[in-house]
Amino acid sequence: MASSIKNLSDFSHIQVADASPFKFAIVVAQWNAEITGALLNGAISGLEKHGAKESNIQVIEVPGSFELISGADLTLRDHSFDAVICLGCVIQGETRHFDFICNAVANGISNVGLKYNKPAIFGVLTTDNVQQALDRAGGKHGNKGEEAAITAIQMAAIAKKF
Ligand code: DLZ
Repeated sequence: MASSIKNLSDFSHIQVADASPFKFAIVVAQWNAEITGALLNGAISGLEKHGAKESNIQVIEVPGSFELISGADLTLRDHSFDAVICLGCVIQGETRHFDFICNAVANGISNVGLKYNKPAIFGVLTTDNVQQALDRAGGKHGNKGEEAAITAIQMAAIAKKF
């Protein structure tokens, strides 16, 4: 029996808001650049597919996922942005570094969004290995950068109502 639950990577069933009135910042980590570059491409094409103007998308590169927090803070401090999309890829290693980074980044991005009362979107892959990351950066599980972009548009539209 076919499942009635849609694949979340398939946005064809979602009514996505018009992105043309909004200005977006994308903060992207340079660590695991092959993956984060693919997430960035997915995010930009997701924004543009829904009407965002190229001139309203600003990309800021930071060294690693940990720096996404301060990158997001710096962008939202400039009150012209309607949302920030944070893109990174943390791959499990042999130490507890992974856990510290993932927890800090998730909490940090969440706190920045609350601090500025603006959507701060968590587009960070946290995977066991490179293949799992590739699968989610334009591979068989879609592109989580594009999903993050759709979330940013939806949240910018919701925020505008308040
Ligand atoms: C140091 C480090 C390690 C080991 N692994 C990753 C990773 O998988 N993904 C990532 O985005 N960044 C990693 N980093 C770098 C940290 O995010 C950060 O840049 C440094 O700890 C300096 O603050």
